[in-house]
Amino acid sequence: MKRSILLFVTCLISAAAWAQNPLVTHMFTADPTARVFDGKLYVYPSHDVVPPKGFDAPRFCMPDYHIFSLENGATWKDHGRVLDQNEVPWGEKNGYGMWAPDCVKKGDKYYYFFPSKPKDGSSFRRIGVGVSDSPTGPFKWEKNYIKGVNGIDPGVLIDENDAYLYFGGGHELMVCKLKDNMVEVDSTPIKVEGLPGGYKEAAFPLKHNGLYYLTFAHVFADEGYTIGYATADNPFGPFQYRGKIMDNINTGTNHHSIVNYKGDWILFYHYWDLSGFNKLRSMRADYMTFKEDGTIKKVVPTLR
Ligand code: FUB
Repeated sequence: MKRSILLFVTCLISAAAWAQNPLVTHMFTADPTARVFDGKLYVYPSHDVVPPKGFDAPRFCMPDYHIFSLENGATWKDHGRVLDQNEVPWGEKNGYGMWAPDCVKKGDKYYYFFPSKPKDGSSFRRIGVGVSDSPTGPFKWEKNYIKGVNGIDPGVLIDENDAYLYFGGGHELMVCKLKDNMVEVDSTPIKVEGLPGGYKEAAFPLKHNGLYYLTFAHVFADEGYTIGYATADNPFGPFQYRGKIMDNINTGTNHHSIVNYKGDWILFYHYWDLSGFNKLRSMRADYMTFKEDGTIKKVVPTLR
């Protein structure tokens, strides 16, 4: 994998630290998956671009992935392009379809999951994986996509020694267990039951106080995109819908993740701050609260 020039572009952050929204201003960033590895905060977003001239843009124009880390509690470091669309061994060339990724740590390895269209011309996306010794890569990309899986928005839950992959948009969320090698399914994907009728995409799983949480984008005709959550006593469900984490802020998408960083819960999500256009998005973050009873207090975004 060829790495592009390292960009040490940072954005100035308020004294309160890292959460000056939007988080970075030198490029568009969407679908932010935040992760804390060994006490350090990383974000794995996707990347919206203005469609190249003459290019008949699809719904989103997304050519590659960058990785960001929080430095000194104050600045976001851009580690540069970690994967370009034309470097995906099994992927469609110049498809601009690199949608929401995820990255997890298992053992001492980092696994980067991403959706892309395969070069066989099929209309649905597949999910690929890269493996690295470092959270910022370089990743060694698997030669093929994960067999048996098709869909978007991979979200991975590491639960003790087990890993579960959630994926899928368009009203159906699937889950399967991954093998120890993290690049193959260990069980046939099944549909996650119990989600509300408006389930759309962007599933982000987490475990808190022994309870399994699935957080996701859901769209109701009268409300548009909202972020909601459901809980279960095991990773396969069935889940029980518990309510909303964020109301609609946008006539486009919202896509989020949740981390605990230095004792605070933080919700990462996106909006179109820099562009005013819902296909050129920017990642943001705001604090989130789990109540004593395990429910989540709705987050009010700090929109200016
Ligand atoms: O960014 C492309 C797609 O839009 C994502 O995969 C969805 O979750 C939505 O944010």
